[in-house]
Amino acid sequence: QEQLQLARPFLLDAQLTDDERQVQEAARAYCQEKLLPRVQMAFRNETTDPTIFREMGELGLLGPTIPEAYGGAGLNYVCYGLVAREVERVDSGYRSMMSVQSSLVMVPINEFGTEAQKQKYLPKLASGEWIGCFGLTEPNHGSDPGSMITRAKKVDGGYSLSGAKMWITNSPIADVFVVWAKDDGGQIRGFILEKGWKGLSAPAVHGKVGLRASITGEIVMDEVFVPEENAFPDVRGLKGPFTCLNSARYGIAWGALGAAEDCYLRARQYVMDRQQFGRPLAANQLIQKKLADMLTDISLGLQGCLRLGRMKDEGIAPVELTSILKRNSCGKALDIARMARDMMGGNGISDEYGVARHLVNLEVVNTYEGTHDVHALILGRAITGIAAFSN
Ligand code: TGC
Ligand code: FAD
Repeated sequence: QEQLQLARPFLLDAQLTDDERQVQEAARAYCQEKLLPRVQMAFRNETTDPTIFREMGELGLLGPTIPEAYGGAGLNYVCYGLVAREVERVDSGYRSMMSVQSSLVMVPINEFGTEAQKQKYLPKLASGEWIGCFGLTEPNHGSDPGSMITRAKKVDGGYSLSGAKMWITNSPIADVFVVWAKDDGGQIRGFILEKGWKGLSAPAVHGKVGLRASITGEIVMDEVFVPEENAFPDVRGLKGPFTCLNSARYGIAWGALGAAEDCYLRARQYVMDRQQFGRPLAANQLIQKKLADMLTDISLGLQGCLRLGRMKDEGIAPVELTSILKRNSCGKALDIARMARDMMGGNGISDEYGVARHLVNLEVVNTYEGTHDVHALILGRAITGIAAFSN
């Protein structure tokens, strides 16, 4: 009922096919029945449950757009977005676990991998038997990954990788590591590493105030030997990692609005129930304006995401549109989470009420996969032809 009320302005559900609605319903049922009951303690205790990958795998939520021949669900981008929205309605950390596996590990193997790589890795990643991570960011190179210093030195039969990646979702529990490094000619290349290889370690990062249900770590490589068969053969330059980011950023655009919807619905219920000055908080104009702003931004944002999904499915989406929507969804969701937290007063601070968790999660989501300002600069370059972030 609540969902209908939220979707009403643009009749979002009515714009989906029967198959898309079924995917949405299956994802929603799993997330509400299986993920929601676990999230408060997972967040409070900073614990990541690896069995979630297998549960998601069974439902086809890992690599939804990957062809069925490789274990994927062979769904369209709209379905992928709908799944991300449902998962992040519960927690951005769970969506991170899912979208790294799907977009940042399975997409590059599917797009750039050899037939042998696809057959070896994709089915086990799709089922959740193997967990994947994606190493682009380094301790000193975040927004500017083109300056990375991780090196892939050519050696007999393959490459020797040395360097460190930082802030890597899933890395401490990962079986498969997609890592980007510069070759002897200074060109960026992608490699698939496996847990247990000599010289490879992935210590966890502790003390995060957000995204605590999703484990984050480093990837430390000390002359790790990677056989030639584990290099992506043809892709060179930032186009490799950015192709993965185009898909993940699109999922985040939907997902952040899922978190915003949860904040809106919780705040709405709270102000209907809570009495101050002898009447519900919802009777106050200031409160109603906040609800109106929330509903406006969520409905406009979701409509934009659906349009981008359709354009991706048709193969006509310009990459800048992903920047517009990743940036808009994260910024607006963060504003909505802050408003919801404020409307719930002291209770809004407690992790029992859910919105403070979304708020600190969204601080991360607004930062990773290109910060809010970096996406403004990507758009600024597209608008003016002048790159403001480099010489
Ligand atoms: P630039 O000159 O823009 O581009 C270099 C080459 O890459 C190509 N390219 C793209 N290709 C495909 N899709 C895109 N969106 C692309 N954008 C650029 C471009 O055509 C060019 O190709 P070529 O053949 O001419 O060499 O490179 P730049 O160094 O000037 O880029 C600057 C900037 C700011 C745009 C870029 O570096 C950037 O986006 N920075 C943000 C970094 C980022 O997003 N990191 C994400 C790390 S992964 C992560 O956060 C995962 S968290 C996931 C989770 O837990 O859910
Ligand atoms: P910086 O690049 O140092 O930016 C700091 C500030 O400066 C930001 O506000 C930024 O907008 C601003 N800034 C930077 N350059 C400019 C400029 N030219 N002009 C104006 N302002 C500028 N990375 C991965 O590779 N894989 C992962 O799985 C992954 N998971 C993550 C999980 C978490 C929990 C977190 C926190 C991060 C994760 N990241 C991951 C890293 C993430 O992508 C980076 O944190 C992000 O790209 C920003 O880089 P940075 O932290 O180095 O910030």
